[in-house]
Parts: sequence; structure tokens; C-alpha cells
Amino acid sequence: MEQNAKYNRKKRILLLIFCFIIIAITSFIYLNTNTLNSWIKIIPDTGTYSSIRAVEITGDGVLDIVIGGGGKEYNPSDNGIMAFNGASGELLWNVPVRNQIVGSAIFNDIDNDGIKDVFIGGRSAQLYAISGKTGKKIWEFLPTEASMDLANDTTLLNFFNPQWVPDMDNDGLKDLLVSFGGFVWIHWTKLTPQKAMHSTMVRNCRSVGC
Ligand SMILES: [Ca+2]
Ligand SMILES: [Ca+2]
Repeated sequence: MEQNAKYNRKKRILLLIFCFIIIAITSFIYLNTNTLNSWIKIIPDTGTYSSIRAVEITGDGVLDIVIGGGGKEYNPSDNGIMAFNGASGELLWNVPVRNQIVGSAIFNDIDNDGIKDVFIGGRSAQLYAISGKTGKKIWEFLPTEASMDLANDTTLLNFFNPQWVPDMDNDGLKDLLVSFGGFVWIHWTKLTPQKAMHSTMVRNCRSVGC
């Protein structure tokens, strides 16, 4: 009898230890899975009409995030173009702009550092090539000048989403096709084909100067 009681007590202890191990393993997996797979990032005073695009920047095998943004229309912002670590949500770099970046990014490595670079456009004639690795500008279509009248100058329109086209100038790199237009102050009743001021541009991917 006494031996049976000892045996049952041993069985109960082993069962408790087994349950404890199962709970510990399950909790570890649950907590780590949730930590790795989700993050929330809030950028104060910044909004966006741009779509998220994924690209590898950090080299850890988890795609990172590039998105356009900005503040109020016609106001500069430090957060015109932002890159986030896809694994952690950490802000990798941000690019200041003179107005909102409403387009979405496309990618190609044009400085041959092994990291794809970012091509993105927005309001007030902004079109950029940005180093994916550092966030530094490689080129921009029209640098900011103090004399710019962003609200009333009908030549400072909006760049929308660029697309890749075959290499047009034989420099070994695909080139960019991008639409440009949209003067926001013109009333629709006064809109004629001549006043619509929409156009499409083909830009050199390596240098905007060509
Ligand atoms: Ca990554
Ligand atoms: Ca690059």
C-alpha cells in the first residue's frame, strides 16, 4: 500500500513537471512569435497618401519598408520619404522635402553598393533618387529655391508613380517613365486640354540631368 502511494505521488509530481514544461515552451513561442511579427510605428505630425513598398535594405532577409509622407500641403517636412526596418519598425532614414510626397517608390541599385535605391515623386515638382542604404539624395529633379511659389507657379506640378521602361539612352540602366501634372487651384469648369497641363516624362535613371 505504502509503495503504491509513493508511486502515485511520484506520478503526480512528474505530471506537474511535464505540464509546467509544456506551458513554458508554449508561452515562449507565443511571446517571441508576436514580438517578431508585429510592430507599430507612429510618426508625429506626418501623414501619407503613398503606398508602402517593400525592399531589402538592412541585409537581414526581412524586407524593409519605404513610404512617402509629409505635413500640410505646401509645407516642408522632415518626413517626406521614410525607410523602416521591416523586422523591428526602427526608422532607418528620412528625407526632408518641400511638400508632400504622394507617389509610391520603385527600386533599382544605381550606385552599385548592393542595396536597391529609391525612386519616388510628389507635389511641387519633386522627383528623387535616394540611396537605399543611407537615405542620401543621389539626384533630384528640381532642388528647392527660396524664390519658388509652390501654390501659384503652374510649372511646379505633381509627379505621380514612376514606372520602369527599357534603357532608352544605352547607359546600361532602365529609365523612368513618370506622369506630371495637376494644378490644384484651377477650377474644373475652366479646365481645357490646353490648361490641363498634364504631361509624361521619360527621365534618365542614372542622372536626372539627361
Ligand atoms: Ca531587412
Ligand atoms: Ca544602391
